[in-house]
Amino acid sequence: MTTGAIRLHGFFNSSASYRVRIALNLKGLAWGHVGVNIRSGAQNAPAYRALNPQALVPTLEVGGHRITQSLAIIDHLDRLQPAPLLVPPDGAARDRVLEIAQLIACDIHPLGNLRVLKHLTGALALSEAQKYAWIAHWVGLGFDALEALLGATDTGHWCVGGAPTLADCCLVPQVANARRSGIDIARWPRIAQIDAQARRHPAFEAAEPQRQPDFIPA
Ligand SMILES: N[C@@H](CCC(=O)N[C@@H](CS)C(=O)NCC(=O)O)C(=O)O
Repeated sequence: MTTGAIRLHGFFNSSASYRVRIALNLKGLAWGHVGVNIRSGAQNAPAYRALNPQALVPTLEVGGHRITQSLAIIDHLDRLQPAPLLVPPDGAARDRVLEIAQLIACDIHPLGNLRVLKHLTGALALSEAQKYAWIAHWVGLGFDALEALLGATDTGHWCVGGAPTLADCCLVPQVANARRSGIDIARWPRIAQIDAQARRHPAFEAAEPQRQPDFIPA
C-alpha cells in the first residue's frame, strides 16, 4: 500500500470528484485539492492527460502512485485507511453497496456526463430542452430502480445499514446533479430522505461543491 501526501485532481461540480471527497473526509484523511476546470477544457491539456488518459476527473495521487476512476480510488482508500470501511468485507451488505454504487456510477452518471451532453447539443444538434429531457429520462429510469432497491435495504438514514458506505458516497453527488438539472427529487422519497440525512454529516457537508476552493458561483 502506497502512503504519502494525497492530492485529488478534481472539479467542484464533478460528481465523481464529489464521491471521492466524501470518502476522504469520512476516513479523516488529509488531502490537497488540485482544481481541473472541466468547463474550460483543462481536462484535455496534455499535462492532465498524462495523469489521466481518459481526460476525466478525478485522479488521485498518493505518494508517487496515481489512480483514476472514483470507485477504484475509493477501493484504494478502503485499503489505505480501513476505518471506516466504505465497502463491507462480505455478505449481503457488500452485495447491496456495490449494486447501488454501480447502478449510479455505471448506469446513470455516464449518460449525463459533460462530454456526452456536449455531443448531444454539438454534433447531434439537439436543443437545450432536448438535452434536459435526455437527462430527466435517464435519471428517472435510474432513480426509479434505485428507489425500489433502497426499499429492501435502507434504514431511513443510509443506503445500506447504519453507517455511510460507498453507496451513499455515490448517491448524494448524483442527487446534486439531478437537482442542478431541475429534477424534483421528491418523486423518490427514500432517495430524498437519505440524501437529506447524509448531507447533515460533517464529512458530506465539507465535500459539497460550494465549499471547494475552485467553486465558481453560478
Ligand atoms: N467513471 C469515472 C467518471 C469520471 C467522469 O465522468 N468525470 C467527469 C466529471 S463528473 C468529467 O471529468 N467530465 C469531463 C468531460 O466530460 O469532458 C469515475 O467514476 O471517475
